Amino acid sequence: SKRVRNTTIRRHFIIGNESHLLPYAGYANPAPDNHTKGWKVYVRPLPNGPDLTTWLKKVQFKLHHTYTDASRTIEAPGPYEVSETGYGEFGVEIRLYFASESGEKAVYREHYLVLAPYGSEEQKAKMERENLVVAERMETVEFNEPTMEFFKTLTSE
Ligand code: SLL
Repeated sequence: SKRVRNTTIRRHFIIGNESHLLPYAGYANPAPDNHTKGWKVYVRPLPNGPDLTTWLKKVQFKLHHTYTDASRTIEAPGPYEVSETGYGEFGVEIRLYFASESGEKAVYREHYLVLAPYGSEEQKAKMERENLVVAERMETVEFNEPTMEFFKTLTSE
């Protein structure tokens, strides 16, 4: 397919996780032995941002090898998230797959799970009080000289 020259399209999104001390609504109860936390790792639109699923078609999350079926693949329409229980932190390997007309290869990101309260004493106290730890960052993907078809998809949002 023809490519749109001298053009780069960027898309922003959130990669992150949330974590709660168990027991917590929505997570296995009882959880397996030693599992003290319930957590979710996700790829999401920015707050009030447009839907990602027009251009992001599949997300693969690779968990620590201690998990059964460590490779979890979520297809559009998502939500692109994996919910689990566990005891330890580790790096989640994330692969982003784009619409087939894009001709783009999958893009790799890593997210290190944060399960324990962090930050200042005040921030930690708030996280403990609310039983909620959130660790997020904004990510960007760049599509350089996208195919004409993919360009239309990206700009039709
Ligand atoms: C370590 N970072 O190096 C830790 C490993 C293990 C994560 C974290 C439970 C998996 C399960 C779990 O939390 N695994 O029991 O299914 O030792």
